[in-house]
Amino acid sequence: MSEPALTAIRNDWSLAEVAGLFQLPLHELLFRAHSIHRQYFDPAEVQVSTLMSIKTGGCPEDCGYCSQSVHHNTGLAASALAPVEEVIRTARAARDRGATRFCMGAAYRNPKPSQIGKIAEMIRGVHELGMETCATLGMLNAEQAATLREAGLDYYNHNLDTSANFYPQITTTRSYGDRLDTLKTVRDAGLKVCCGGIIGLGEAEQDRVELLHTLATLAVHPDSVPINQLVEVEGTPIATELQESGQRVDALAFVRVIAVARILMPASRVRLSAGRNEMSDELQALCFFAGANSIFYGDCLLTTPNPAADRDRDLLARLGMRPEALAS
Ligand code: SAM
Ligand code: DTB
Ligand code: SF4
Repeated sequence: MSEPALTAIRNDWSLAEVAGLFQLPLHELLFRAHSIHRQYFDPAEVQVSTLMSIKTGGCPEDCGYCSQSVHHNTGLAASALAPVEEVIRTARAARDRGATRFCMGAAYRNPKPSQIGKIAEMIRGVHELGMETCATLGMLNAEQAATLREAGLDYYNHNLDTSANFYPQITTTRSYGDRLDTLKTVRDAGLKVCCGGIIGLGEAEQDRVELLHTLATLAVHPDSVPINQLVEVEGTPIATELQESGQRVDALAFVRVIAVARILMPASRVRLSAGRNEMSDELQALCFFAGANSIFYGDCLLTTPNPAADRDRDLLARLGMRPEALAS
């Protein structure tokens, strides 16, 4: 008997098709998403990435959700770019706990030439540990992307966060077009792309439709698609607005986003990213069923808490899931 054909990878999704997926009865949506998930991935396997904030706070951008913007009073202490040795030591510890990818995040609008040299050294060191490397440093030009690639960078994270229409209500110091330009620059430099968004910014369902539509109609799908649930940070304008309006993301609406992302981008890693600390084990299990197959692992995201590593190990064991092994 011949194997059933793989669901095709498409980059020509229409907005109406994406909206139609969101409208499906939940079980129909989950069934379709899980069926596609099994064609491309082992459903028991989850990829684990560890994050490190290599430069915290003091960011000139005004993203309304972010603890690290100079425009908001969140009480976060800004720090300088971390020493190379400290980054490599942290990556080694993450590898020894089972992480296969190390993601270095900096609160930059864009890195300066002197910073790129030092970050390239960090990347080289982490690459030599045998881990996959990822960085998220804001906007990049072609030369910077090439330097990082040469140092051993595998992935570049640069999120679109929400729809193009809603974006100006979230960030005013850069445009959606700026984000798309950097995504093209890093892809052209031969880097793998990690790009997703945040759910719970006060967006409408149509904004979720448009965000996923934009991601799924890029010339090449992002290799990793992080779906973050907003972490409400005291002192940020968006957290204040949500506290006043009482508006919160419905857990089942969040699962729908994961499922639609899985259907639209069958071969991409969909990461259940920020917000897991506020999620029940049952909601996370449903997200894995819907097609999430990557998590951040370790007690801290960039500036906010993540579930403790032993709690995640226990959860994966109870679900009969296992972390993806490092390729040798
Ligand atoms: N400054 C760089 C940039 O914006 O691209 C890199 C670091 S930035 C903190 C990385 C991503 O983290 C943002 O694009 C956003 O999607 C996510 N993020 C930041 N704060 C968050 C929050 N409070 N809740 C959920 N996701 C958040
Ligand atoms: C992504 O999509 N989420 C991560 C990573 N990429 C860089 C960041 C989440 C940050 C959550 C808020 C914080 O800890 O500051
Ligand atoms: Fe700066 Fe990134 Fe935070 Fe925006 S999300 S304020 S660019 S660190």
